[in-house]
Amino acid sequence: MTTRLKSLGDWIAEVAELTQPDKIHWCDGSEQEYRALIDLMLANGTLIELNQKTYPNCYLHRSDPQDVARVEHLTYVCTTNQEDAGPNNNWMPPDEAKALLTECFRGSMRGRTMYVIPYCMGPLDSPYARCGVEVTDSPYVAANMHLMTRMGKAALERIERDGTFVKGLHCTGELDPERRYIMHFPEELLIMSYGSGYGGNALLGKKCHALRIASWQARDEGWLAEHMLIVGIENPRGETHYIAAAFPSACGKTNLAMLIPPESHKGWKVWTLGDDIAWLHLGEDGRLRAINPEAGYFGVVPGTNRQTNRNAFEMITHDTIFTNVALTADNEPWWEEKNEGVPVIDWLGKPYEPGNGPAAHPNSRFTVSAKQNPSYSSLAEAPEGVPISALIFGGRRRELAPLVYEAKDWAHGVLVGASVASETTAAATGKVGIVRRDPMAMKPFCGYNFGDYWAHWLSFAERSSRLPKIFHVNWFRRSPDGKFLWPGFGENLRVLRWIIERCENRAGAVETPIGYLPRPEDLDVSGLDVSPQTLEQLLAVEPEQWRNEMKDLGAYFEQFGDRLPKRLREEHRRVVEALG
Ligand code: O2Y
Ligand code: MN
Repeated sequence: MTTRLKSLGDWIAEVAELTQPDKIHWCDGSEQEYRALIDLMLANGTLIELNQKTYPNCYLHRSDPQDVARVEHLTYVCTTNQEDAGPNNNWMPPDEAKALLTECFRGSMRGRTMYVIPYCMGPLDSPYARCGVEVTDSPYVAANMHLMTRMGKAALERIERDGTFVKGLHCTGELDPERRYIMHFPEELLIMSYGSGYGGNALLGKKCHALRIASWQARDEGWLAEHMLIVGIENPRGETHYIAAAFPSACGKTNLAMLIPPESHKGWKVWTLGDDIAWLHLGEDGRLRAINPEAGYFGVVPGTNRQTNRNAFEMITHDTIFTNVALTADNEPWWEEKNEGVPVIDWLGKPYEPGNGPAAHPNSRFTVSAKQNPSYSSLAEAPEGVPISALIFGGRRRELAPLVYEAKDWAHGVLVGASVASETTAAATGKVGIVRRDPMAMKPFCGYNFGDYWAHWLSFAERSSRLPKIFHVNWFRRSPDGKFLWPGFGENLRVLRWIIERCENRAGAVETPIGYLPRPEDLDVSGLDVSPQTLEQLLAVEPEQWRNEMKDLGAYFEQFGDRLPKRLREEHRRVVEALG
């Protein structure tokens, strides 16, 4: 397989000339090809076969112990003008970045096979989908891209029709953490990633393309590329509302996307469209429509069990690639809070010693096709996407943010999104438990200046009068003695119900300086172990804490200087004044 698209053929020739692979393999996306990749990796030790009786077609990959997560400090947006990347991104002049990386890539695929992976982000026949080509020397990346994207022959045909594609060049390199770079050149729709074979650093269709490059394209073309799950909530009358929700990494997006209604909610169904990324376009009717650009999940494994996420737990019992989990004596994958089995080998491949830390790496992952999800929505492949009733922002906050509140209008909703902050977890490298500002959950992923990004968000109000309502949720509020106040998981449906009923103008609320909150009687907590006092704590708005929060937010905004939209400044001032 080669291509009739000259720009693609020329680029592949140029990359081959630079990297000097022994062989070039154009991925066709077939099942035989996937099988051959797996067999190759089993033969060379990149993959370990798991128990094929209990976990058919499941494999374990152990990444380099120094290469287990995204590396934000080594991730750059290289625009001609530094201001365009903004203070929210690491920046390097494009020429300098390319010179640095060209030397890394020179001869880097000698003795290896170069895989050319044409892929499509979004349903192949969707006008909202966009394509890319990833070139990599990693069969692990090729196999993961097979599960995560629509890749191969059909994607190549679309690329040849479109005549345009995002270029993604990846090489595993020496896996030296000091020589690892994830570079984006949005002006040229180019990604260069060197020195990591893991997840978001290497599967270039995901964070690099579908968020960083796509957010730039989206601004130019008038749409939004967001770090959001997409779900359909069907009520017992068979009516479905679609919701897109943004949470910082590791706040349980995959669990919410696959929520199983609790016993108390007979007749309710939750349908998954996506667990991580949403592309949002204005439809002809002025409503926001969402597609999931991805075709699979790269989910965190620890914490997944029959209670927290039965759909995911079942989905990953077959045809799954696990990365950095532990093993039982029966050669089954094991992770913390699996609640069954006993680990004997840790994620490093060493005999498990409880004193040495967790058996599975906290950022260990499953890669699986979305079609395996029992709650996969029948509209997940719809080329026109689904109409969005509500947008939700959320964070992991032990105090301050109430369980749920509604923004007063679109501009206020943009402020609410811009104010998202969350306690850090193990998904990104760095310290755990620190509150970090993560506007729209896009801090690691927005491919341009946040000031311009908020202006782009605000501009939607001028283009449509049928935009979704915007909400904020916090499942993680705690009591003064450190206990979670809200049961979370399936019970979050009760909060989603209030949100949907607000969209239908059927639910009550009280107006506060930060937005509309449910009164205790507006939320259905029947049958839950949530006392009236607890509910009061969950819905409390502490003016003093909020005044401090707004002060901190104002200081955060200052770094964006005159790129901060005037409208956002005004919205901020309005809330400050309302707080008194
Ligand atoms: O650490 C990585 O490379 C994966 S991070 C990730 C994976 C799937 C979905 N979201 C994320 C994230 O960090 O937001
Ligand atoms: Mn994510």
